[in-house]
Amino acid sequence: MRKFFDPRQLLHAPARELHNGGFTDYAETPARAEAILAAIGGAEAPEDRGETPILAVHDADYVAFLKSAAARWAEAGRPGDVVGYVWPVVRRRPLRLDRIDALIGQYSFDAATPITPHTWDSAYWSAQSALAAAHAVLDGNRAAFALCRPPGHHAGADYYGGYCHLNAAAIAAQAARDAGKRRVAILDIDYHHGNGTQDIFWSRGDVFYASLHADPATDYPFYWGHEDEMGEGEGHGATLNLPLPQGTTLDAFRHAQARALRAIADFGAELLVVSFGADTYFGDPISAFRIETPDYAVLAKDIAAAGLPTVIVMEGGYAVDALGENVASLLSGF
Ligand code: SP5
Ligand code: ZN
Repeated sequence: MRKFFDPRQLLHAPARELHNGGFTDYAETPARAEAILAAIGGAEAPEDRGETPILAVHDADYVAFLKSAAARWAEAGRPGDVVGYVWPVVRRRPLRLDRIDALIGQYSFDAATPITPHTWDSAYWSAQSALAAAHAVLDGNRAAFALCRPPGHHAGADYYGGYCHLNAAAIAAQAARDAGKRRVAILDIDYHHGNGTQDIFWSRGDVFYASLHADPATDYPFYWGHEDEMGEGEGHGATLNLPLPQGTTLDAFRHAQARALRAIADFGAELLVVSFGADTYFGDPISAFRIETPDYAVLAKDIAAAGLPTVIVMEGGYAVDALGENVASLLSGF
């Protein structure tokens, strides 16, 4: 299987994140990508397809903000990483949007996703890796893997959060649409609900979004991922949320995934994007499912049996010592 990663994806390395009222070490580290690379035997560097496929998903003003945030922060005399502290309630707009703190609030949804001077570069190349995998599949490969780091599924068209800045899975899905695939499905099996992906395709009937995740009643991102969220307008019925309780093991996860795959088949998808998070692993430090290393191969075989050309995009997974083996297990199932 072809695999893609660019070394510039390692540059983004925030020092701290806000967690339970204090600052702790940032969980989404460059070491994650290094562990995966070591276990899968390396990866090809992606081509540079430019900003056009990114701007097919993300708003231009948001992209301009991401590129300039670290410089604006430094100009304001702030040390360290860019971190917000005030958010607009119910999308209230401030009179002036030139204050860095107001911009952060406008373009993000949490306080746990710092921006550094390298964030744009890393997110850009993470998106390019997803595009390279999408084009490998569009060119006839049965499946391809994008080692997307930083991850993407929490990022919306005009917001970042949840360690995510550019939505690699959405960018890959949109690229497939633009290359002529009429119906595309995204299967999100990260521990967390992919609120950004859901929002991006919420009103669209051409991209199906199915997610298995920890119940937002107990887990981040709380405000999205409930069962009754099904999309709207032309997108009504093209969003499927399957929340699962903490403690979920392979059997229940596999059962829910089968339900998602049936819905994707009924939808008539011509290409599948898998948002893969290994934070469902029983040893994950920030999550509470109980999937074990060999289980990922079982889940992957079920996905492969759907028979769709498949782009696998990396999302979360924070048990760094087991992360490489978990990803290798998943890829072995294809
Ligand atoms: C892509 C993805 O898996 N994003 C997950 C974002 C979850 N952030 C909220 C959970 C906060 C946990 N903080 C852990 C701090 C460890 N030092
Ligand atoms: Zn996650």
